Amino acid sequence: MGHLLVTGGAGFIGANFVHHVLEHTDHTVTVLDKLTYAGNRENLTTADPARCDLVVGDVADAGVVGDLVPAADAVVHFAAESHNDNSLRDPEPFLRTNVVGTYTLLEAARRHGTRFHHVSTDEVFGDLALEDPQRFTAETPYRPSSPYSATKAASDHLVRAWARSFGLEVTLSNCSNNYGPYQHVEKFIPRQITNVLTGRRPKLYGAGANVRDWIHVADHSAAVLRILESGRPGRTYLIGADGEADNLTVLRAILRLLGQPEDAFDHVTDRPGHDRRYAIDGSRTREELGWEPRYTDFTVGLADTIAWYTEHRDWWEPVKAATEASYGRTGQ
Ligand code: NAD
Ligand code: TDX
Repeated sequence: MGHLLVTGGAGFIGANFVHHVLEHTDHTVTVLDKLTYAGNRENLTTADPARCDLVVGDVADAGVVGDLVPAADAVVHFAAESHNDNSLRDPEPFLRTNVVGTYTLLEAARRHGTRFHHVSTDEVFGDLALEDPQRFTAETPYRPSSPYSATKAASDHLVRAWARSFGLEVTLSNCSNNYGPYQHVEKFIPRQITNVLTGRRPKLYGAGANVRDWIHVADHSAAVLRILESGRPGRTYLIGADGEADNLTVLRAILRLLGQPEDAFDHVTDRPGHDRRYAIDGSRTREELGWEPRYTDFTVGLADTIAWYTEHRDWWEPVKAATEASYGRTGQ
């Protein structure tokens, strides 16, 4: 494979993926990242500069993308506006980055015949009822609920259209909820950990019955690399680790691990249109690629994540107060 262009590589999952690639392969990497509020160059400071460089730029900028794609053997596309709550406050950046940005990359990849891996989410399938025995498969119809998931669904459709209409060599992956190091404190798990660490009370939307299917980011990174190495062109791979848990249960586990009483949190205004449950059936991916998650005990992954946030206060403290102030404006 050789040289990878990793978009969004200064964000949570992208940075974890870059470190995984540098550790487990001989590839070199160029990261293209706009360094929005969610991107942080510090996420890459431990990456070997001889094998990894960062270009600060926008995936929707055809000039920048046109300069970088020709040198790459493959594009791995993580860059996105990724937070549902933000997409409810202001959808515009989601349209620009997730839809126009993906289109811009696809056009450059088409011109140069570059292999393209698109990183997407299980949220494109909408939600399941809590009691529904079904889980999402690659055949589940698209039914996105939020501006975020609608723009990710649009980007998935663009990728498939470029494969069918123009013969672009693509793979796609739809993964469940990630947790682990470098996740922005706007997201559920790091928000609650850092609330406790700063003496704030954790905030649970509604009753906390909504279910998410948690996977450690290290397992997601390993699966994406496996798809790049041996995924079949045109295929969609669902990535999950059988990690379903409702939000109340996850919050109680965080409180317990941090030595707090299990009721030391506030119920706050629910998210409008809040998806009830996500659940991935990743069996086909496992069988085809021989990939298995290594974090099979959620409590172990959660304890590691709590340790990381406890040891890296300098990484998240500068943005914590502003993130909470922004939530405060919507009663969350
Ligand atoms: P994140 O918000 O932490 O990081 C996104 C990164 O993209 C940031 O570094 C940001 O600066 C960069 N970026 C944003 N707009 C850009 C633009 N226009 N041009 C260049 N760079 C830009 O997101 P994340 O949680 O790491 O998610 C990464 C990808 O994985 C996204 O495509 C997301 O949809 C997908 N995904 C996330 C999850 C999850 O649980 N977080 C689950 C499944 C799939
Ligand atoms: O303070 C909170 N309290 C709370 O109860 C926050 C921030 C969230 N929640 C709830 C909402 C969700 O049910 O926790 C659950 C998880 O919320 P998020 O971390 O915002 O994730 P989610 O909306 O499920 O989307 C995530 O997984 C799929 C990522 O942000 C997406 O990028 C990914 O596609």
